[in-house]
Amino acid sequence: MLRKGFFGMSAENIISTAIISKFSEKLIDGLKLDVALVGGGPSALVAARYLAEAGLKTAVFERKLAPGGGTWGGGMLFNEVVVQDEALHILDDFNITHKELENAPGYHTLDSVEMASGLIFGALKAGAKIFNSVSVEDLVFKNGKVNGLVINWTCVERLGLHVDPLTVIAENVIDGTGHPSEILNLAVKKAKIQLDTPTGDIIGEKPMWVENGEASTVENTRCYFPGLYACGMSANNVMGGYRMGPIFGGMLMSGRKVAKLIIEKGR
Ligand code: 48F
Repeated sequence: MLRKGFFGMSAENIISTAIISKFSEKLIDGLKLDVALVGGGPSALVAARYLAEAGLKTAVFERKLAPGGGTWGGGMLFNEVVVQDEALHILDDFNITHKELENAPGYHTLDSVEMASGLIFGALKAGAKIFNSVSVEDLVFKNGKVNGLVINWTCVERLGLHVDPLTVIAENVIDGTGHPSEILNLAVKKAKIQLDTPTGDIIGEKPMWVENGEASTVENTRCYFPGLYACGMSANNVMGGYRMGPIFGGMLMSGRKVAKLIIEKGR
């Protein structure tokens, strides 16, 4: 038997009030951050977990209802992915199961649904907040530095409604938006800034070359402008790296690296 709340509140009122007040608390707490991650793909989720674990106030803003980015669908909807030896310690930190291939030592397969859900769970359990169905539509740009994000509901974005956004202030912003590097693009086009790349602009992703793409994803994970970092496929796109398809070690190591860079900067 469900009990009544204070002042005889009905179960319906208790449930709705609880959801609205708890979510508002979470969002208000997320308005001033040490690190704001745009996109909840594998690289950003890994970064979120290590950043939060290091005590940095961290939140992920993900456009879709389900975070996880390109993890869920494995390769061409076959829901398995491959990870190489070097990144296994990250899977182990998240307690995600993997199995080495008998005919190709050093390569491991894992269930892509376990990977997506494991990364989400790990990031949340470490203390990162995840705001899903929220799109980042602009940057806060003050005194020559990226200072935060401009956010709105994805439904507002999708329906093209004329509704003003809200703002999140963050000491560090990470572009984890995958192939399109949406935030770095915004920075170049709207804030008219020069990124720390050979051209000052986004160079653009190259076609498939697995070994090269895996290495360059990690290499290209870094700060591109004061307050603005890139990880995962976004980092590869900005520096003109090769794509690599459904092998995910580079994504995991990229997330680990961007977290490390920000944690070390703060020390
Ligand atoms: O692309 P995505 O999975 O990010 P990633 O960490 O991983 C790339 C791999 O999945 C795969 C690959 C590996 O071999 O190449 O593609 O680089 O996830 C990016 C997430 O960012 C969200 C988007 O919905 C997706 O879940 N996103 C993109 N733009 C925005 C955004 C935005 N403006 N606001 C909020 N979320």
